[in-house]
Amino acid sequence: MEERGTRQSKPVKPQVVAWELGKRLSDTAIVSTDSGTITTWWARQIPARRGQMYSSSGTLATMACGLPYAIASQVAYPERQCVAFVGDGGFSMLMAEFATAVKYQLPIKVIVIKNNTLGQIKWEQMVFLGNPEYVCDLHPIDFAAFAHACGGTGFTVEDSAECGSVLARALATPGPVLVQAVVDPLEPPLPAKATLDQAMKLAEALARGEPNRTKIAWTVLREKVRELV
Ligand SMILES: Cc1ncc(C[n+]2csc(CCOP(=O)(O)OP(=O)(O)O)c2C)c(N)n1
Repeated sequence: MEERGTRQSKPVKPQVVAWELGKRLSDTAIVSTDSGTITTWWARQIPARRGQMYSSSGTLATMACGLPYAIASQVAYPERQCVAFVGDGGFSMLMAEFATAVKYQLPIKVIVIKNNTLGQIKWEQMVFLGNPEYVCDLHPIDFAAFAHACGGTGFTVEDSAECGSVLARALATPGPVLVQAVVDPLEPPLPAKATLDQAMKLAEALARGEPNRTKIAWTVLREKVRELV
């Protein structure tokens, strides 16, 4: 987990953002997330500590809950640090509620993992169905500018080396704050142990013309080799 959370690659790996955030959370932080590959990065790469609270979708699959959960946490616990760690697909479904946080001066911190895609669906299409990805791309939104337009503060992370310092600044900024972290859209949420069926489906998807097949093949191969050595 640490190795995946400390890679200095460009574009930034989503795990690095979760790892750097985890190091800087307060001992009583309340951290909510959405459904998607975002849930994988949140669950694996933020080391939870006793005294903190973590919440994901109550039914384990609904998108967009991260932001309203953070708002609710901040109302319930005004003194605690309330953070939403969300995907750009989920966040964009309910992003107007960021203005609610500004209106009521709720100092929530929102970390948007911006991969410009519905990541979970893209990987499901390949690994569960054996199909190349199909219409998963999102129209890119400048979420930092949006936060500013709402009356909050917006930051952007585009470089692994500056990720920690930007997050530290964001967490220390009063009022509602949003950090958009521009990340690698092709980082696979690899299961701890892939089944043969999953591997075969992925190979099938690549063979059937997945547009990013070369990069995906190399990424998965590199991960597997790293596990072996
Ligand atoms: C309300 C709702 N609509 C659709 C889905 C199906 N779904 C699950 S994850 C996902 C994509 C999430 O995308 P994003 O928030 O960008 O996160 P990523 O997977 O890229 O990390 C979708 C469409 C769902 N779970 N809930």
